[in-house]
Amino acid sequence: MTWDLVRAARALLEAEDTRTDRGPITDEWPDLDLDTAYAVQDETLQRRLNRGEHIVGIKLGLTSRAKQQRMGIDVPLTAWLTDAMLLPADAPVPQDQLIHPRAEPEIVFVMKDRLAGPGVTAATALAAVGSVHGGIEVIDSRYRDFRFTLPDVVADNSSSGRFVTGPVGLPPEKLDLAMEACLVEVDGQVADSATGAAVQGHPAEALALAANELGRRGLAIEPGWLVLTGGMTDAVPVPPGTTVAVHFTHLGSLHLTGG
Ligand code: OOG
Ligand code: MG
Repeated sequence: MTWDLVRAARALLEAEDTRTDRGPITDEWPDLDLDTAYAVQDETLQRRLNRGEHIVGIKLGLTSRAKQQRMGIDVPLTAWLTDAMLLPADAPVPQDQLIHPRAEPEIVFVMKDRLAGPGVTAATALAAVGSVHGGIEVIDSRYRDFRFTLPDVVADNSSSGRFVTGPVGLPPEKLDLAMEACLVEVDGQVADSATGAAVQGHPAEALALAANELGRRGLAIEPGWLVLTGGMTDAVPVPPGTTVAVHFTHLGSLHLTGG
């Protein structure tokens, strides 16, 4: 059977729904290019919407050097967030629904205005932000051992799993986001740290990048949407029994347990 975008979208959603990791799609479909991979991503979104999920925003992936080095890919990407990916504060990682979850600290924007590329700069992007929050993304690649190429991970909705946002929301003008730091603790031990500058020099640069990427595809970032700007540090595994804490300078602390 030959590959096409519908087959790829089905295969990735089935891997997710059955918690079965798989080899990279590009092993079987080496011609999968970036544009087709985004079309696969959009097809998986359509299938999520058809089963009753709603878009709540977007995420960026691979925006920091730490993430790019770990994954061996230095091109940032965007993906979709739906309400089914929202993890309530204090809820444990739903291990029975995920394959091999990893947690990463992120700076999250809640949009007040519509943002449509091309030509969006960090300054215009930040002016469209209503509030800034700390967050933890729980990524969960459908690919075995998180091994993938750029088209693979784009098709796989950038390893989307779950995400949590913190209770503290500040207007962007109250923060120096390049200097906003996060400290990641695993079971009470410091595991990693970074500042917002790790994310494309400034998280607003990541937001601008997302607006321009969506603009290229005729889409826009809508008011009320959440934007996860990308892991500031490498992700840490969250197996059952693990507790991850993320402490931000001004955006509060979040705690996540592996259940
Ligand atoms: C890709 C997902 C990347 C981020 O914040 O960089 C991502 C992966 O690491 O599996 O969510
Ligand atoms: Mg992420």
